[in-house]
Amino acid sequence: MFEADRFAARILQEGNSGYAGFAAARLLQDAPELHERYGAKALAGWKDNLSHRLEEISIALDTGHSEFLMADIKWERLSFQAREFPESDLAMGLDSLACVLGESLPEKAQKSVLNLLDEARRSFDTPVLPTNSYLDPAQPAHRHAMKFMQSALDGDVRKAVADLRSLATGDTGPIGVAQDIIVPAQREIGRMWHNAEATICEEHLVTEACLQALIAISHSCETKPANGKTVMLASVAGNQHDLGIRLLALDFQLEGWRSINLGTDMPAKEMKAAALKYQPDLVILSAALSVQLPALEQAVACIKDALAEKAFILIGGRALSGLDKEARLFGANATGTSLEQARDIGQRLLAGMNPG
Ligand code: B12
Repeated sequence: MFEADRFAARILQEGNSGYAGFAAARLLQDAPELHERYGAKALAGWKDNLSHRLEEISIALDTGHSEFLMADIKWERLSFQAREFPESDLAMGLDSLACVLGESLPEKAQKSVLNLLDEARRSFDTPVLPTNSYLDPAQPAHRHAMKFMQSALDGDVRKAVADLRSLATGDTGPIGVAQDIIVPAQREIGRMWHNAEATICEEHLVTEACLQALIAISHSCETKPANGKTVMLASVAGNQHDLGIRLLALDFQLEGWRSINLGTDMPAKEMKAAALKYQPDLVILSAALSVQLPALEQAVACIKDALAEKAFILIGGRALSGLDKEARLFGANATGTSLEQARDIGQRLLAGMNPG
């Protein structure tokens, strides 16, 4: 963690498009071979890439955390490796940003921005290696995950789902199937796509099968009697990841909660209307990437606007790892990153305790 610089964060946010455009143009001027490597869309593609990077830098400066920025750079380096593009192109992109920002930012904002870019640039000195498979054939649950993926890739999604449904109604149980088989299968196909070991079509097929399996399980397993409580869940605006909230929604449903899952990419204003309609006791908001943190903050504000202190607001997801000690972040009541944390809060609410 470092000292946040909200002034610099704001300037980068406001000037994002211009700075990214200038930096992309400079990059292509300094390295004309990139035109050939990335084709007709080289300028637009690099402008997008650098604009995304600036957004992350701005969030890092706003929160005082650079872990997400560094993790994302690592992720891109691995993607470039897998697709046989030189990682040095990414490093040159950062150099162009540093030049443009060094020339155009007001002096007061320069130091923290350039320090962060320097840290990012130095991260290229450490080599990155592709992640190995998440699935270990020695583990029975992982063998089920492999079979499930294979059936989906063979085009037999009904078999893939039926196999898991029978495990869910048997000893493994619905949450066991979801956590120990579906989640690893989803992570594995994501990893394979990232490492160019699976095509986009293959990734989509397995992702779809994972979602179908979760839905099938939620309809075929018995739930506890209704406990009179409502939980409302959503992935905030910009967040397309929804397996996490589906899993949490299922867990609460099985415990007898009325579970309202608003799904992905949910605008804060729409959430406010839903909060007024469903009057939840607990609201769970999920963000996967650091660039979604402003949307998360906005969502908390809208829910509080609708319900004041009536609902307990729990925020979490991957974007919050590292920030989960900051309990009242963005005005929420608690922060968490695991199913167990959410479950624990739900149980305390049911018992009439204040889980905050
Ligand atoms: C599948 C997947 C996708 C799918 C999502 C499909 C879907 N319907 O969900 C698609 C293809 C759409 C996708 C897109 C992208 N993805 Co993606 N994706 C993944 C992958 C492989 C699995 C995610 C998943 O489902 N995990 C399983 C669920 C259950 O875990 P979870 O979401 O973390 O949720 C758990 C906890 O966090 C918790 N939780 C979640 N929310 C909340 C909330 C509260 C309150 C609490 C208490 C707990 C909680 O509950 C769950 C319990 O286990 C991960 C890699 C991985 N290993 O996880 C990358 C990953 C999340 N994606 C990543 C990236 C970079 C992207 C893209 C930017 C890629 C791109 N260049 O297009 C886009 C961004 C999309 C967007 N705007 O949101 C990165 C994020 C890196 C980072 N910076 O942090 C990851 C980590 C990949 C990686 N190894 O780097 N992705």
